Order: sequence, then C-alpha cells, then structure tokens
Amino acid sequence: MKGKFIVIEGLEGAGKTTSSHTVAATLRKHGVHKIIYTREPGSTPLAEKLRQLIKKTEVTKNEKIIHYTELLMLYAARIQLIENVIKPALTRGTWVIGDRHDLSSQAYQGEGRGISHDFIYRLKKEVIGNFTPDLTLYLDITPRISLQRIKKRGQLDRIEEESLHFFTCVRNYYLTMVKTNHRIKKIDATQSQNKMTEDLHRVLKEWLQTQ
Ligand code: Z5A
Repeated sequence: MKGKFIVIEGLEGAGKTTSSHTVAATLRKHGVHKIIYTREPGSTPLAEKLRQLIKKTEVTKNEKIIHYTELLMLYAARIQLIENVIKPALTRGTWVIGDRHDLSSQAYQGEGRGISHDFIYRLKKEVIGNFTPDLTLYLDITPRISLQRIKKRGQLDRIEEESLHFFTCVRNYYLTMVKTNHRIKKIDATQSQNKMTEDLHRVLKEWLQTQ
C-alpha cells in the first residue's frame, strides 16, 4: 500500500516542529510505522543549500532578493524534494510528514509578497503538476503570538523580519483556504500544548477512519 503525505502548516512558532512528533505518535498508534519527516524549503542536499540562501540575511546583505527569485528558489527546492524523496517514499509505503509545502508559497509569496496567485498556480502546475498532500494540518495562531514566540529565540531571519501586516495577510490566506479546501484542517495553536495534542489526535483519528 502506498504511503500518505501529511503536511503541517502555519505561521512561525505555531508549533509545527513539535506537532510533527505528535502526528507521528498518533500514526504509530494506528499501526503506521514507516514514517519520514521533511521540511520545506529543504530535506535534500540541494534544497538545504537553497534554504540557506532563502533564509540567511548575510548571504544577500548587499543584494535585494527579488520576490520572483525567492519564489523560483522555493519551487526549485520543492521539486527536488518531491521527486527525490517524497514520491519514492510514498511508493515504498512510507508515510511522509512535511513541515510546510506548497500552501506556504501561496500564503507567503502570494498573499504576503503580492505575487499574483494566477502566476503561482501556473508555476505550480508546470513544476509539480497535480501532486498534492493527502492531508494538511493548519496550526492557527495570531501574528502577534507568532512574533512573541520567535523573538524569544533570538535573531530573526530575512522572512521573519517582515511586518505584522505581512503575517496578517499570510494568516488570512490560510484561513480562507481552510474554508474552501476540505483537505485542510484547522487546529487552534494558541491553546496549551496538551490541548493541541488532544486536538491533533482527534482530527487525525477521524481522518484515518476515512482512509
Ligand atoms: N517559506 C515561504 O516563504 N514560502 C514557502 O513556500 C516555504 C517557506 C516552504 C521557513 O522557516 C521559512 O520559509 C518561513 C516561511 C518561509 N519563514 N518565515 N518567517 P523555518 O522552517 O525556520 O520556520 P518555520 O517553518 O516557521 O518553523 P518554526 O519557526 O521553527 O516554527 P514551528 O516549527 O511552527 O514552531 P516550533 O519550533 O514547534 O515551536 C516554536 C516555539 O514555540 C517553541 O519554543 C515552542 O516551545 C513554542 N510553542 C509551540 N507550541 C506552543 C504552544 N501551544 N504554547 C506555547 N508555546 C508553544
């Protein structure tokens, strides 16, 4: 049997990393033992290099990164990951838990940076075709809470330095997509980690019953 691709999305500090372990634990309880984790951009040698270029300010401190350049690097990283890691894993029957995927580009580069959604959609179709996650868990927090949590970690990266308005646009896009796409489930990530874990268990259990 083929594996499934479950993606976790949300603003920074929403708890995606922490939640990926909760998702894996729930899957194991339901008999799924072959699991790998991915993160985007990243999770292949080339995609990790692109990740550094996208995130690190010092690499490009004297050169502005054009929004299209950022978008194209993200899709370059994504297709490397899909073809070299995710698709082979799914074919072997391994489940993949992804920390971010295509929805991030639609939210950050589309809604945040203002690149047309039509252009992103055409790029996506051309590069990754119809490949899509089986389930997306969107962890919802407000931009204020997100910024509070990431500031506690110290220096902000290039994207984290964006304004509250930028992250509000990103969040609003996620919330719109939750309403229109039944494969995206929203989890309240402002609650305690214990409560979030309970919600993740419940949503996953319900979804697994439909598979
Ligand atoms: N990006 C993009 O623009 N377009 C794209 O297509 C893609 C990505 C794929 C990836 O950076 C950046 O790339 C991201 C979007 C952009 N940039 N921004 N800004 P990343 O991978 O470094 O960042 P991230 O994906 O947002 O992950 P993160 O910052 O590490 O956040 P997280 O994984 O969601 O959170 P966490 O590490 O699990 O938790 C963060 C902290 O919050 C930690 O101290 C926890 O203990 C705390 N936490 C978590 N949950 C709770 C609750 N419930 N209560 C209290 N405290 C909590």
